[in-house]
Amino acid sequence: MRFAIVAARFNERITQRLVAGALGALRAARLGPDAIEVHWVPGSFELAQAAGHLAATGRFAGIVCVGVVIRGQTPHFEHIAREAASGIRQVALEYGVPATFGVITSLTEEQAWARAGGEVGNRGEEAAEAALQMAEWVRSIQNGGAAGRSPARLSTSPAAERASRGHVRLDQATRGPRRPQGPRYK
Ligand code: DLZ
Repeated sequence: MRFAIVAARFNERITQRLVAGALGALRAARLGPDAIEVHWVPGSFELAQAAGHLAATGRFAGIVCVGVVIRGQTPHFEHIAREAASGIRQVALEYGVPATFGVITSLTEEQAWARAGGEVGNRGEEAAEAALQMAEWVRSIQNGGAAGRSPARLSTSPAAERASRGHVRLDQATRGPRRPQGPRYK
């Protein structure tokens, strides 16, 4: 699986730590250098647009967005933070590609450092781990798996019971033959 990291240059010294955290998590999942791309954009406002272009290529199993928005520095704080969050979510929903939110929104620079590999963790690393988990989950669903369903829930569905007896796969039992897979809207 191939992953992209999109990083906002604004507050770049702190964002570098988020990129390092994200790279660490992806490498820990045994992804090689060829499977990871890092793309820089001017600020967090541009994260979603870049993520959308990357998602549209269909080349990525997950996209990790990282940036730092500090309230004390900008009267635009709410706008930038909100647009980044809702834009990234929109990309994930529109393309079906996990796009995760590793953007620090803090009151002070000190709080931002604490969340970029300091005492409060690393938001980049966490966002990469979320992207890995979601990518794995999406893949299991696309392969007709039932990951995430509890045994209790499976047993309540007649279709799932038919599938569990081996007569048909669960996706066929519920929706008929599988459709071609890929991003939902291209
Ligand atoms: C302009 C701006 C400001 C004031 N503050 C931040 C910030 O705290 N974090 C961040 O990532 N970006 C900031 N930006 C840049 C905007 O995200 C964007 O790049 C510009 O408004 C151009 O669209």
